[in-house]
This record gives sequence, structure tokens and C-alpha cells, in this order.
Amino acid sequence: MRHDNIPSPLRRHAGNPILRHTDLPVEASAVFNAGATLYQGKPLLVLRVEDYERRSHFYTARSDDGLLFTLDEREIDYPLRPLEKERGVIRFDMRITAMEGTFYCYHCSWLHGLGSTVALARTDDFVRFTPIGSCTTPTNRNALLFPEKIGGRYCRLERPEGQAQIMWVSYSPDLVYWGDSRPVTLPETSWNFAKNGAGMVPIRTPHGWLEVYHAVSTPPSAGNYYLGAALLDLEDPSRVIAAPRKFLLAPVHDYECRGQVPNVVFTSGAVQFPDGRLNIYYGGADQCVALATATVDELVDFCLRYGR
Ligand code: M1P
Repeated sequence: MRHDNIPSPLRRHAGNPILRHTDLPVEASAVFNAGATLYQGKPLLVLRVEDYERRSHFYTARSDDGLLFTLDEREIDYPLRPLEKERGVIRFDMRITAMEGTFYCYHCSWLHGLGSTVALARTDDFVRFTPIGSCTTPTNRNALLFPEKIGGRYCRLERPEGQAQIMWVSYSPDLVYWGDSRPVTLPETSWNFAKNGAGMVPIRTPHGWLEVYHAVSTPPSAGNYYLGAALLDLEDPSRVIAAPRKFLLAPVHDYECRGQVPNVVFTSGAVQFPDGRLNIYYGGADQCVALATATVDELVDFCLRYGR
């Protein structure tokens, strides 16, 4: 089958981008890469808001319909870990996992002079956050927690930087100590193999964990960011069951191609509604927040049909 004949199940919202920095009640130069979840039955985002010095701040934004979001009055007052305090830190790209009646949030903690690490915190209200454990060793670009234990252990997808900048699965008995790590080997294409990393929190389906990930292309379109889909084994998520060689979303529209970093579509969160609809929030060109929708079944079907 020709790849251009494979239809992506993702539909961009007609009103994209749904959030620009000029829509915010605070002074900002960009808003993008939002963590997303359902909180008390309603869509909630934790936005990456950049000020005019290009420093990142986390703001909680709440919504009734998943389209119109209202920012909390104050940015999240996020406690510093000792190392973050000592070195200075920029934190961004939160990924939110609802589990065991609370919310676990991974984010990138960029430590001055040391580089990129990931760190975990928990919250019950998206106002107060409690750090869990320390930052990882550098370089680790992003991580997220699976929404349930696998084989009795917590499980995360992460992207440590090695020769291949790809997703890995790691396990923990307590959310503090991590190990037993294994790479997730996706089929290699030119749009996903310079880098790939976890995007939305995986969704359990009868066919495997559904994951929408971000990916970076090799030449000739080097550095463009795409979204891809994969189904991972329920018991061993390092095992890929199905992953289409066709991307889910490529940067095409002006708001995806022109901004702080050109040609970027990057997700760090989705909201799953009880009827199976999925709102996938994504950053456009590191500048704005956009929305694409599909159902879980459509994405699973896309993986099974074109990914084996
Ligand atoms: O500029 C595109 C993205 O670059 C980084 O992602 P990665 O580590 O995959 O290259 C991050 O800064 C991300 O926030 C940003 O959208």
C-alpha cells in the first residue's frame, strides 16, 4: 500500500491554534507543549508558558469543553528540589498520569551547567505539587508514567540520550529507584529515527498500550517534529506490537511551521473522554497550543491495519 493512501485518523480542530500567547492574561512570548488530563470530569492542561526572557513557567488551565481554557490566577508555585535550588533550573513539558486517585507529573528539569534531566511530582489539585525522588542523571529528555503498575512495578517511558535517541521502558518498586530498562524499538523511518519520545500517557486497550509519540526526522527534512502512533505489549511495553510507518501528523499549517522553532508538532498530553473520544493537545512550532481529535478505536485500528 502506498503511504500517501493511508489516511491518518487525526483531525485538526478547525479553530487551531486553540491557544496563543496573546490570548493569555499574563505577559508571555509563547505557550505550548501542555500536559493534559481529566480533572474532576473536566479537561485540564498544565501549560508551558514562556516569558519575554524565554524562561518557562507552568500554569494550570481549566476548561468545560476542552477548547476554551481559563488560566489559574497564579503560575504553579512548584517546590524546588535541593539540586534544582543549588544549580538553578528550567522546568517544562509536563506529562500528567492519573493513577491511584492522584496525579503524577513528569517534567523536564534542565539543570544549569549539567543539562537535561527528568523529575516526578504528585498533586491532588494542580495548585500544590510534592516532588518525588530526585532528578535523573543527565541527559534524559522526557518521561511519563504508565497509568497502572505492570507486573507489580511502576513503569515509565523515558528518553535518555544515547547513540540512538529513542524511547526506553524502565521499572520501579517505589517511583524513586528505576531500572530494568529496555529500549522500545520502533520501525525505523526517516521521520521518526533521529529521535522519538513519549507523548501522551499510554491508554490500555485490548490490543496493547496505545501510545502517541513525538518523533524527529533525519535528512532531507532533518529536525522536523512529527507525531506517530504505536501499540505496545501490555505485559512488556518495550515490545512493539504494531507501529505504522506512516506518521500521524506532520507540520503543515502556518501555526505548525512558523514560530519559535519551525516545523514542530509535539504532544505531551491528551484527554480521553468516557465515550472514547480523544483530544490530543500539541505544541505548534514551540509557539502555540493546537488540538487534534480521534477516537481510541480509530487510532488502534490505524496501528493494527498499517503497523504490522
Ligand atoms: O523544539 C522542539 C522540541 O525540542 C525539545 O524536544 P527534544 O528533546 O525532543 O528535541 C524540547 O525542548 C521540546 O519542548 C520542544 O518542543
